[in-house]
Amino acid sequence: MAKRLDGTPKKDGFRMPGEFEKHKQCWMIWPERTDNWQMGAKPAQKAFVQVAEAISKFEPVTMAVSRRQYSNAREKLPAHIRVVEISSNDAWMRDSGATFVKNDRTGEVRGVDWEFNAWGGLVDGLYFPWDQDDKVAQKMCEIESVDTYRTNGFVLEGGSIHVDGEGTCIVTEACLLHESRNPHMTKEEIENQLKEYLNLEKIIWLPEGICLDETNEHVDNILHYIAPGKVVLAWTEDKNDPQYNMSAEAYEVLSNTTDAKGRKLEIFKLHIPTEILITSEEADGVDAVDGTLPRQEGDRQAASYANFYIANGAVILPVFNDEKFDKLAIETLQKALPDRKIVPIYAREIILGGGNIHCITQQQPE
Ligand code: KQY
Repeated sequence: MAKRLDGTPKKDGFRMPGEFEKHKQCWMIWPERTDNWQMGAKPAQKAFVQVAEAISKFEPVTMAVSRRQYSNAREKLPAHIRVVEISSNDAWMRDSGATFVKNDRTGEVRGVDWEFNAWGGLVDGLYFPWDQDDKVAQKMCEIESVDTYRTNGFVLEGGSIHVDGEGTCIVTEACLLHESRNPHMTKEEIENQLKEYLNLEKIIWLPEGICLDETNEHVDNILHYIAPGKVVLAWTEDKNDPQYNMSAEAYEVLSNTTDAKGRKLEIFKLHIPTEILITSEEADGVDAVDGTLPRQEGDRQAASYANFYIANGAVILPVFNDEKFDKLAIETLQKALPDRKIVPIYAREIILGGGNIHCITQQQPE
């Protein structure tokens, strides 16, 4: 039976492992809301199947699906992918799901169940309500018989943190200090909360993330920890692109800091794709609903290659049929991660929903 725990992971000797450490499995949620995904979410469902199949070649995958979509998802996904019924408001497992922490001495894994408010609650949240999303973390932990820590009064999404598993976490000020998350807390109080629940010594603050990212610029779109002391940073050489200064400022911070162990960071620059704009057909394919962020023709997508997922032995990399930058992204990552197979997946449908491959996955450590 899974228990709700008092105390914190740090006090109990648990830490959040880096994504590059060994996984027991990967969790995802089946997409279905027609005011976020075009054409009744059918193209997105196809893309999610491709991502799940790709990951399942390297580690087990569990897909959480609503009652309404259970039969459809079960039919569309290969038999070796586990399908469980969990209600949600949308399909961003990284953000609404549990963040897993581990005790290295006993091997026990527990879940952190952050309070979730759909990326901004009533201030600038992306939809209303989000009550089912906020229960996803507890439900997945119940299924796994994993005990949980709940952070009532502290809002956080899993995509807004990146850890090295050795005491360092990287975040953006744009997101974590935004008035729509924890306006009652100071920067220092937010740091202390992260330190307690992820077992950290040092937080590195980047000013911003990826331009026009509707999550208030989650760190996982601009940066990825690929090993202790090594990060990949979304980059552009185009000084006229609004992303240029945002990435340059992040580079400045990263190259002038040390991590919790006193190491300088090795930074791999990963060029962003050519600007991706929503077409009129794509915008028309999304239902307009009060309270949900509307999609409009010409909207620039917050596309980045840094939003990949690290599976056991592989990197599941979003690509965009971009003649100029897809190949460069594959080459850059293969150099940065020579022991992992790079598996490119066409991700346009996922970014049209407002996120990317990392945001729809959540690793559970072994
Ligand atoms: O990128 C993410 N972490 C999630 C984006 C949610 C978008 C909802 N429309």
